[in-house]
Amino acid sequence: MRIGITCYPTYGGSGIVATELGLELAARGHEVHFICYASPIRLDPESARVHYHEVEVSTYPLFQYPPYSLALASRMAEVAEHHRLDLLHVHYALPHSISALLARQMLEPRRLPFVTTLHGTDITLVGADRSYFRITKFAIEHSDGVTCVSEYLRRRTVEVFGVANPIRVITNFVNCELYQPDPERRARGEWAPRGEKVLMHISNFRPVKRVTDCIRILHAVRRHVAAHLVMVGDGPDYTAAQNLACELALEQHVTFLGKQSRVHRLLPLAHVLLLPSEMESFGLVALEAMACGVPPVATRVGGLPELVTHGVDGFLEPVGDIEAQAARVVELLSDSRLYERVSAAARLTAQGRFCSTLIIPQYEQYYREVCEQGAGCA
Ligand code: GMT
Repeated sequence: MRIGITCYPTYGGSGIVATELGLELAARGHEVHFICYASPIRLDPESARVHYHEVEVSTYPLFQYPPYSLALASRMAEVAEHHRLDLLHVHYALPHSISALLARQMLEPRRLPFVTTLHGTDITLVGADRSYFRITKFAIEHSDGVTCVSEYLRRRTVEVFGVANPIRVITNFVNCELYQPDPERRARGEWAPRGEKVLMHISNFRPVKRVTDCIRILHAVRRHVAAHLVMVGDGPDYTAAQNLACELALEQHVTFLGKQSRVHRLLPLAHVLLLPSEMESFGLVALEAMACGVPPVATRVGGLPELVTHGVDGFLEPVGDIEAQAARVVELLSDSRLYERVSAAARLTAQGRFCSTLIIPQYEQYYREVCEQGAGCA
């Protein structure tokens, strides 16, 4: 198939899923066209079947807000026509679905169906905002196909928007070949030369991630176990996290790495992943960690219980309960038999339920179904 993909190309779960989906589809023989305002962060277009089309948004003195959605719609129509795309797949409802809807109309009577994948904050935060509510509902109702990354998000979407069209749950996935445990590199102690255990957090440091909780958890853990925290990513709460590390005299014990694109090289160096989020519709980074045999200590929110089975392949505790989360980290790090059991189970969960080899065919099947509705794809 020839598939157009649009996503937010910056640091964020939806862009990462979209990019890796495109790369996996190309590896399976499809022709993939990314249509975005910048090249997606993890896009490494080694394959001749992966193309990138930039959306240029011109400014004009009259435009206080440059009309990105319109420039995107125009580019989508142009690429679809020129490369004879079979369908568009947009990630994150706004504004991508609305642009796809316009592109579909612009190309009529030629058929260009589009699939919208809902990732989380496009529904839980943005979509529920009064100014975006009606247009998000409209976008969902007028998509040719809608997928959600967890059963939780599917339920929330129906509850919040009262939409009646069917929504397919297709979870996040991980490439289990690329994301692997690496006990030898970890034993070399790159981050912890004095043999400390390594805790890691990876996110876009938005308030929903509660990054300062990671610093507080480290503080509590260090009362019992020598540990070092590696913070990967950047975003609005970066400075707050740095300041708190200073206030708690933890500067020596926290490394801030900033944005990194090759997280499959970093995760295997950790012993535990911290994910103290207020909300996660799925929790992609927890899955990536699990594939590397790194147990997550996370919060019992959103779609995380669909991924992590408490006490089996990771731990889930209430949001904001620093002591409970820290206690789970200490438990894991001070009982090697428990650690080995949970770490092995984490890898097994990733391999057995969420490997890209299992999930990508679900997207392919869904594309075929969407194309077969109506008059078929172009
Ligand atoms: O919050 C983020 O990290 C970004 C956000 C997005 O939409 O870009 O991530 C969401 O999508 C990911 C991929 O499907 C999910 O794994 C994350 O759980 C979800 N984040 C939230 O729900 C807060």
